[in-house]
Amino acid sequence: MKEKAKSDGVETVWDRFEEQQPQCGFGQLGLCCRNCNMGPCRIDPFGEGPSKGVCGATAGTIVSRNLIRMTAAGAAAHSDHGRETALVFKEIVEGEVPGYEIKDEAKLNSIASRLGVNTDREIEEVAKDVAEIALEDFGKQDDEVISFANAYAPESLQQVWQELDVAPRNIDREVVEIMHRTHMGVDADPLNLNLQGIRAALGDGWGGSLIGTEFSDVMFGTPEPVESSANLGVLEENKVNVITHGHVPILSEKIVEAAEDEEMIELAKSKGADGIVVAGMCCTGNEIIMRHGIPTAGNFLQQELAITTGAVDAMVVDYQCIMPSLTDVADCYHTKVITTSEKAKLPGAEHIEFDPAKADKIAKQIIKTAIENYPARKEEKIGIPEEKMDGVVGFSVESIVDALGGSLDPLLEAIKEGQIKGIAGIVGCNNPKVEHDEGHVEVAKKLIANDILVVGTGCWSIAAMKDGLFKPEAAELAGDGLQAVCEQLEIPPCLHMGSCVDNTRILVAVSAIAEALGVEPSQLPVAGAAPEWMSEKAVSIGTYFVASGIFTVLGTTPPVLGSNEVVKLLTEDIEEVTGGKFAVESTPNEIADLMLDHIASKRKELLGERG
Ligand code: BF8
Ligand code: SF4
Repeated sequence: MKEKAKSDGVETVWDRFEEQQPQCGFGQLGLCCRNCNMGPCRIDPFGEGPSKGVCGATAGTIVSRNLIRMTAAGAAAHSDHGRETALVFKEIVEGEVPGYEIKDEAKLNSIASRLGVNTDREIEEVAKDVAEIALEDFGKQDDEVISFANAYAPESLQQVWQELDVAPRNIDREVVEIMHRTHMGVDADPLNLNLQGIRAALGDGWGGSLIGTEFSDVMFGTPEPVESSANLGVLEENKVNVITHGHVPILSEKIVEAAEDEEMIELAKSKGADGIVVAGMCCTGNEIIMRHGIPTAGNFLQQELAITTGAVDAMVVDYQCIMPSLTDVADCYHTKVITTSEKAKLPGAEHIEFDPAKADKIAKQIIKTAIENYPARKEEKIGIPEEKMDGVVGFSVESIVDALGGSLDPLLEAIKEGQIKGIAGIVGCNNPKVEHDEGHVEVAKKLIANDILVVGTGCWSIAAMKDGLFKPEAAELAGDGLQAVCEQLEIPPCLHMGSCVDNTRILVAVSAIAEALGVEPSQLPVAGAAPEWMSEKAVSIGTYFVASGIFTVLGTTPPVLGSNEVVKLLTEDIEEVTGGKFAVESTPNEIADLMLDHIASKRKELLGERG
């Protein structure tokens, strides 16, 4: 597809990455500051030029401020998505969004029970209270930990947060406080700054993202195993192809429904098409593949390539991870890029604003726009690659427990007996700094070969699926122990747990395992990796995992090397307090090795000789 792009005269992310070389060294090290207009300032990493900004800020201050601003942006993105979900949920109860409903009452009741809400009532009453508690977590003004974190995080973890004074008090407030503290002349202490970064990240993982996942399950169903397929080959030449790209299922769910509407299918046929294909991309794709088996066209680095097939009649986007280049690529073909959120408009795109109150009508309007664009295809430019891969997805915590026969015990037993040596979470993006999908796939393969059960989310999931790792037969690539477990349970060795907000499913699973064993999450043979991360959301995710006791390996270097103090804090000192820490390795092999070593040492500590 990259070659097709070249011959069609399309510029891609890889071309622009080349053009950016060499990238700014100060930026890479995190050493430039433009937080006020006495600057911009930069610190000389070689100690020959300036060692302080105009205001006197040191490398440690500048690196920390820059890093936690990334965390703030990531936490804000996730949590704003969570808020939107909670607001639609509240409107269901108020009868304002006829297109949405409470689909999974059992899930709502389980959330309510955790929150201490009386479930012995009409479901609407329960829903009202749960919605209220969630929205309060975004706006309350006291200093108590947010209700969702309090209800979901293990007691021992919460104690650590209290001791460090990093328990999130309000999801939005922690983000705002980062912006305040990093304003010129406020917080200059690297440790203090990074603690606030942790607090905001915890507000994301145990707050905003968690609310996003839980309420999406209630409204659209908790995922269960379902077969589907992934890669650009899911597009079909003779059908209207609609790609839904971005993050919120509130939109993509409705697009899926509208495309199944008889009236729309007839309209498509009247234009000469055989039907309508909806395919996902990035995390909103993960949402609909997890719940309905809707195929996924690709992950982050494939968004431009999808349009390059010449067969995408509309690319419908909401927000996050949408490259502004899409409209330039679309100009070379007939594709309509349709923006739907007032928060995310692209110059050159058609804007059809989505409103949950009129969801069905607007979704149909979007599908209709795609259908009407079908006859505009340029035949000579169509080229859909054949590649697509099948697999089983849909592993929520609930469905994993079901697959295990109703409790975690068989998994715990397999871990104790050593059939499964440990669990790894692989998450995150693509990044043109590394070969597309290579880190994701190779790390996963090495881990399963060593009897590590792999779970993951986001663009990792799509990479793993394209490589066949979600097929039950992929168990053949696993070590003998893991292979036997997979065959017995009829599951693949790598489990798709959802979109990036659904990393909270991993937090919940790890907490449940720790509680069942009566230990802290940090004592478990568990490790995480983000081999190809690029987004600020990934910074927040990595931070909340580390602050929840999980050893996390990054495959691309965050902009912190300008300060030894910050590097030491994140890769060494933090372990003493939270039990988790960061590491950075560039090759998949080394990333997997670090994870394997960590898991082996935790097994030994936990199980003694049996480890
Ligand atoms: O939230 S993994 S490139 S799509 S940021 Fe984006 Fe990264 Fe993909 Fe989803 Ni997550
Ligand atoms: Fe320079 Fe300090 Fe202003 Fe940053 S805050 S731009 S280091 S003077």
